[in-house]
Amino acid sequence: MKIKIFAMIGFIFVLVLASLVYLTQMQTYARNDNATNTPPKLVNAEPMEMVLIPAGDFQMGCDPDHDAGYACHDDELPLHTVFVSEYFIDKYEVTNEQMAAFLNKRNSNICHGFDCIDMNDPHARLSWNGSYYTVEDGYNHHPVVEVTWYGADIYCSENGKRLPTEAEWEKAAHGKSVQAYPWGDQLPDCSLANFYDFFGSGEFCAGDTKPIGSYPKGASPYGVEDMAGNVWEWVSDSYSSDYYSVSPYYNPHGAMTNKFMVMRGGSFDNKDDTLRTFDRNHHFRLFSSHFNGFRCAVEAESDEYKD
Ligand SMILES: [Ca+2]
Ligand SMILES: [Ca+2]
Repeated sequence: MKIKIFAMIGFIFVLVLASLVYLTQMQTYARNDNATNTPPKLVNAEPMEMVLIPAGDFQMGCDPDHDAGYACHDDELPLHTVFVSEYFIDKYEVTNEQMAAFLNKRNSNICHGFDCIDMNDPHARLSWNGSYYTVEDGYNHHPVVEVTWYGADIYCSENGKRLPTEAEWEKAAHGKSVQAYPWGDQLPDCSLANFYDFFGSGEFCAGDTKPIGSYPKGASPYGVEDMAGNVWEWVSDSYSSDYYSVSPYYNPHGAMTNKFMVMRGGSFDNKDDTLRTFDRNHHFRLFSSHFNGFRCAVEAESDEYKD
């Protein structure tokens, strides 16, 4: 009898041990699978035309002392401290030429099962000539427009990058402390950004997109350009109007609503207030317009606190 019990206990012990070994193996495989799906980390190499934003705290949201005279909107409050790890962000918006190269490389305008770009819209500067995607004359270096969130997301991931989070976008736009615009608190004019100067001259600066990098005077404290105006930019976060009251301190990734995605920075077609570095817009993922584009970001080497 005793021998039978010992045999039984021994059998159960071996079974449990085997299960543990099996589960550990599976977890290792799962981790490896995930590892192949994440963009490559860039170690000590500055990617072309990207800007390194150091790890550390910054103030996110609207500061009434730096609101450019527009009262803070509810969804920009409360002003709160956020930590973001070190990352690279594109210095410029993604251009028509870059988007055409992406579509030609994959020979498809389908992203996540939907249009990457709304080419049925006459405002799209890209078209299919029967053999490949082409850019309208003169628009190669203008930011791509009519991009869906799906198109922006796949473009970044297939280039080894990803969309910036809303927090990353905002830190790159105004630096550690809040200023109303990338260049400071001074109201915009047509030497600083491409926008609708309704409250100044009463006119559009260009009434259309301008080539990327046309406003170096309007660069952010980190040297990132066109964060105010030219085109609105998709980020990776879902939108929620009260997210700032529940946002985590460490690398926030947005609300779990998944209904609307956040868009930032205003456009050539918008007034001063939408150009504020903390202004928040949102649209369905399939939304596409003559005034919306994007830029990408990517992880840098470490989480170290550097500043
Ligand atoms: Ca922009
Ligand atoms: Ca459209």
